[in-house]
Amino acid sequence: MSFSTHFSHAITRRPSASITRGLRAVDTGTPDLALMQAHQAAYIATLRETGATVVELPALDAYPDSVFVEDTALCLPQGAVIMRPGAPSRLGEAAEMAPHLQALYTRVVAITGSDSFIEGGDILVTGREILVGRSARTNAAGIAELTRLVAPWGHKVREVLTPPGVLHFKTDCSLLDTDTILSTSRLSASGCFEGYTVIDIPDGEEAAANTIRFNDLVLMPAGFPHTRDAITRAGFTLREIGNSECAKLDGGMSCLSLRFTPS
Ligand code: CIR
Repeated sequence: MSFSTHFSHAITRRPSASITRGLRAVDTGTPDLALMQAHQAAYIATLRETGATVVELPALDAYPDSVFVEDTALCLPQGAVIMRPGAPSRLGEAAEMAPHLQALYTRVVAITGSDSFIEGGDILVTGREILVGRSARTNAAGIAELTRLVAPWGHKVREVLTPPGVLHFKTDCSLLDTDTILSTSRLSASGCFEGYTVIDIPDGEEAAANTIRFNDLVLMPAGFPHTRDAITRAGFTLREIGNSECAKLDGGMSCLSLRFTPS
């Protein structure tokens, strides 16, 4: 069992009514709060089914995107790192998360440089290394600061590129086990996953790339049968979770939780 696939805890946050003002690259319609709440309830029940403790934080009306807690922190076995989101409307979400991680972890540090920006969605922890995609939300200064903070904990950071026009690195990939990565072909073609086994997302199902491995389950967005079959054929146990409302805001399975085993 690896710290990158097996976790005792997750933190989620309830979506607020302000979710209708959440950031999106392309407007494909207003998210329906009640349906998003129902999808989130199924997501949390699935995390709990694996035996994990799931903390549900209250909605934050001031932050329309705050349901996407993943972007506020990086959780490692040795401690947590509070991020500095590159979206101005999301910067304050990180400070809202800090006390909840301080309550569970002995060591909590933070990205503090005024020029440093980094969001959790750009970070893939594989167990061998930490891949961080430079993107419109994550810059070189943010990656350099993260590299310095986690080096004493024994972690190596490798800077990679989030494909142009893609929100986060993990919009296009996810870890299925310590050797296996599910990826869009536009991302894997960059060669950034050399040394890993890559399962390529079938063409036309790119929106299924953001899944999570959580203990013995893989949670994936519902509605992508070819990807579902590819993951099942590779031997993983799957749960499909409705994601239509989060998808309108470019969100997927990983964005909805912080996953960790506190120390
Ligand atoms: C945003 O643009 O920041 C949100 N609407 C979506 C964030 C998704 N988070 C993630 O992929 N980790």
